[in-house]
Amino acid sequence: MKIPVLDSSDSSKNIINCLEEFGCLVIENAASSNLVENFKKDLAPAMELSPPQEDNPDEFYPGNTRRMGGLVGLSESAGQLAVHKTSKEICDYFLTPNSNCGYQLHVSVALEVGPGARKQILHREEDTFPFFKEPRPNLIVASMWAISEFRKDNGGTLLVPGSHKWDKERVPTDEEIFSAEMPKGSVLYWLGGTLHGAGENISSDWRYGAILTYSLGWLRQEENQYLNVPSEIAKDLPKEVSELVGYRAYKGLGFSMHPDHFFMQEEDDMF
Ligand SMILES: O=C(O)CCC(=O)C(=O)O
Repeated sequence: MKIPVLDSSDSSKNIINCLEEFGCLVIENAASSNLVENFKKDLAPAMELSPPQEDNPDEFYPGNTRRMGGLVGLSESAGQLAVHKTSKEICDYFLTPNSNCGYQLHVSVALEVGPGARKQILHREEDTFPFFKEPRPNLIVASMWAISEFRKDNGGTLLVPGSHKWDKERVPTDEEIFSAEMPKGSVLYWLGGTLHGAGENISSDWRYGAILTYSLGWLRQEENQYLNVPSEIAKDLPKEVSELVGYRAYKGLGFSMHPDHFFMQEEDDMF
C-alpha cells in the first residue's frame, strides 16, 4: 500500500475516497510557484530567528531543524494555504460531522529539515487525545505544503498508508513505511490516525514544508493560536482566516467582548 499521488485537477470525490482508504495522499500542482515563493519570502526573517538546535536523541523533535509557528500572522500566503479549497473540502468531509462548532486551525508551523537531521519517531496527530474507544471519530486532518521539493533523501515525511485503520499496538515493518516524495507546490494530506514523522535527511539540501493541521472546534488546539496570532494581528486578517484561528463564537462557545473582537452567538445559533 503506497502513498497515492493525485493532481489538483482530480475530483474532490476521488481525493476523499483515496484519503479514506489510504489515510494519506499527495496532491501535485496544488499551490502556484508565486504563492510558495511569497510564503518563503514572508517567513525568511522569522526562520532566521530560529537557529537549528543540536540533536538530542531523547527529544521528540529531531535537531538540525528550523521551526516557526503562528504562520497566518506572519504571511498572507500562509493564510491562503490555510483556507485552500481542497483543505476545506477535506475538513468538511472528515471533521464537520463530528463537531457542532466546526473545525479550527490546530497547528501552523514552517518546518525545515536540515542535512544530517535524524528521522522523527512515528506518531499519530491524535495521540494527544487518548480518551475515545476505537474506532473513534476523526478528530484531526493534517496537511504539509511542499515549499521545497520533498524526497526520500532530504527528509520527506514518512507515512504508513492504511495505519489509520490499524490497532494502536501494531508496529509497521520497514516495507510498510513510505516517504512522501513530491515537487514544490504539492500538498500532502493525512488523517489524524495515520502514523507519520519527518524522514532523515542524508542529502546536502534543506527540506522545507509548512504543516497546517485542523481539529474539531471543541478540542484544545495543539498550538496556542491566541499567543502565536495575537489579537492586534488577528484583527487585520481576512475574516475567514481569523475565524479559523479561533476568533469567533459558535453555539455559545468562545464568545468575546474584546473591543476588536466582539462576537457572541446569534440567537438561532445557540442550539
Ligand atoms: O516534518 C515532517 O515531515 C513531519 C512533522 C511532524 O510530524 C511533526 O512535527 O510532528
